Amino acid sequence: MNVAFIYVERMPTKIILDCDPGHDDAIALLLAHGSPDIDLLAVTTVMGNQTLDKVTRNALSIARVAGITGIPFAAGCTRPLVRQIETAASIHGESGLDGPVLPEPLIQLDQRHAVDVIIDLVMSHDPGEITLVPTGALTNIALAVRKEPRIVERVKEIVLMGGGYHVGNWSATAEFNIVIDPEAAHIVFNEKWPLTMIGLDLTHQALATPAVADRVAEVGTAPARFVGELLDFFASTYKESQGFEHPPVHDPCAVAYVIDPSIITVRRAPLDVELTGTLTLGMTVADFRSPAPADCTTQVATDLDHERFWALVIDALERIGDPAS
Ligand code: PIR
Ligand code: CA
Repeated sequence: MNVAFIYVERMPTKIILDCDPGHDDAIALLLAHGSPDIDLLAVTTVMGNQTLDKVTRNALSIARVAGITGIPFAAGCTRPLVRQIETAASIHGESGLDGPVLPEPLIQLDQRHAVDVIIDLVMSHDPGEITLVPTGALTNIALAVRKEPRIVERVKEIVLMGGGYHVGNWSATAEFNIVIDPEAAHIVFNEKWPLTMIGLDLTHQALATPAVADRVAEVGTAPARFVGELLDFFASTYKESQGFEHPPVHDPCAVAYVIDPSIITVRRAPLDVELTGTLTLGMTVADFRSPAPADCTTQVATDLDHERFWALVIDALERIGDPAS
């Protein structure tokens, strides 16, 4: 009998990171860049933690720290679809990335709008190839799907950081990324693409404890020191303004789920975004009645393997090493 064993090497997942750096966005970007299981195609920015010009500059500075070159960085929306801009300076500081010294960017911004970069990439790849990873407000993604509805069938899935099914952080019921542009979130949550919500229920388990900070410091490289400084600042503002003993590092959880879904437990449930509630504007409502309908394409993250999550972050930092700057 002839048995052929075929070893298929796992292909890295192609992603577009749509972000508003942001301390945890910065760590998400380092994780995506340093992971062998991710092929980072582009970084797009959206206002949120700070104004668009600030978060975009931050993204370019992080690129220098991490040694990221050769992929487009494109700026997107300067304000939410309907509402006035609201930033999170109380958490991320005046620059949006306070703490470390931010080096002068070496790479140039792509001249296209982020929405067009997202559409161009998704439409020029095969269906099912690209995963969108939004870690800020969903403004760019909502505009992209309105401008080019065919992206819905072409993206592999959306894995986003935002929302929460039992807790908020910007109001009692709403999370920042969703509530600053609830109309955009409503558009994205109501399209029929596979969508995984990595919300506060999950990310509040991704705490940067002192033990985590020690492991980051042990890596001993410039990017690891940068992460250490980010965590120090994030820890202090999270303690002051939200009463957290250790800061939750939200955005890398979405990237980690793409790298290795087995470290996050998920549950299928219909999801929607509240647009009219007075106490619940921007709340992400999960319908946990079972069984979930057969046509349900959404799921929520419930439990994190803390140890394996931080191991991925440390591994990425080790692989990044000390890029020449
Ligand atoms: C974090 C954020 C906004 C407000 C607070 N309090 C904390 C940013 C993070 O970058 C993350 O993407 C999301 N928004 C968490 O709400
Ligand atoms: Ca963010």
